[in-house]
Amino acid sequence: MKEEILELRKSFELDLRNVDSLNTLNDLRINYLGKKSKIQEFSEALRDLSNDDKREIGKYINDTKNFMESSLNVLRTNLELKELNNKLSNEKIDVTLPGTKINVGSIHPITKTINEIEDLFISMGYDVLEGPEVESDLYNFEMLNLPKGHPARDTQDSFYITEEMLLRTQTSPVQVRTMLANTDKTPIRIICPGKTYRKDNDDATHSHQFSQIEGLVIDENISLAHLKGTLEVFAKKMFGDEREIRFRPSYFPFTEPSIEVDISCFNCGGKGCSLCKGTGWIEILGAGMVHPNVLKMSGYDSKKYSGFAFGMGPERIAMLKYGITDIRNFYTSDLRFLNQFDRVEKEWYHESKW
Ligand code: 2U9
Repeated sequence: MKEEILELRKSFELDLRNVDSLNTLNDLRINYLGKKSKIQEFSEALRDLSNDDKREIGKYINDTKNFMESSLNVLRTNLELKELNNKLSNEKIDVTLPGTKINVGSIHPITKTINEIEDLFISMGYDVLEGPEVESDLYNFEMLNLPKGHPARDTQDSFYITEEMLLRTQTSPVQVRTMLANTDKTPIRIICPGKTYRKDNDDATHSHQFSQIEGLVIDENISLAHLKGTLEVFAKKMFGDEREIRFRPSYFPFTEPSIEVDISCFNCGGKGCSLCKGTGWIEILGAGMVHPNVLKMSGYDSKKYSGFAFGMGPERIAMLKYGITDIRNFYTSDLRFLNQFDRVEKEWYHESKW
């Protein structure tokens, strides 16, 4: 039996030399040391031997088993190390390679302008409120002193969904809703930005969909002086500290008196240039004192309360600020136009050396 065990050991040594992976190593372990292995058979055959032989052959079997086990363990450690090294070199990352350029988007110029105006009014204590774009004729027109058949409705032709529902032509219904909801008559100081719609033919200065920001302040003893002070701060923060403002009389059905507001031209400083068409002044918004009819319809005593309101088009503000001559640029998603407004992101991109 000793001879056979020696043969087994020799064949193990030969087979061991051919092992080149952890898988074949495992197969070898099962073959030579598993339950159905030859060494197991030898161990079982011991019981038929004399006590002396049992001791001698038994020790020989154990020595062989130990030899095979320790050989397999040494080889396993080597193979594991080899596999780890292979993995490390195959999956090596070259950190000196240039990175993949990621195209980052940028804030749309209209959103940028609205954000800037919002921040400015928030700093003066205003709340920012939004409302539905599909509105009732009641909130969009009637409550704003524009009854059916009023001639000023002609300038705000809209997209009607039914006789009574339409796409809002102004953000004013948001202010109406706010006044109606304010049953405690606490002071109101809000701006309402959002999309508005009018049935206009699109050209360089008109669009059937555009945005608006309207403001409303209501309290006791609010006067035109408060409106003037507020709009002066707005003009200076938006267009530069040297700006002056001027009021011209105007007409809106929802305000009385109504005014149009100009700022001194930021291009020529008021001397006259092509931007201000030689006048030295540029119109930026409309405003006025809230019409008593509007106050009454929304549940306010017009003898006790007064307020001012204003409205502006962020598109017009952005066109003036950035020198854009065609409003359609804002809506056609042409990257050659939009990329001009991503300077902040680009600077950040270069600084962080992506
Ligand atoms: C309520 C009462 C009064 C909002 C106002 C204007 C003047 C105005 C235009 C600016 C350019 C519209 O986008 S635009 O075409 N708006 O001139 N808007 S006063 O007056 C209100 C609003 C709500 C309850």
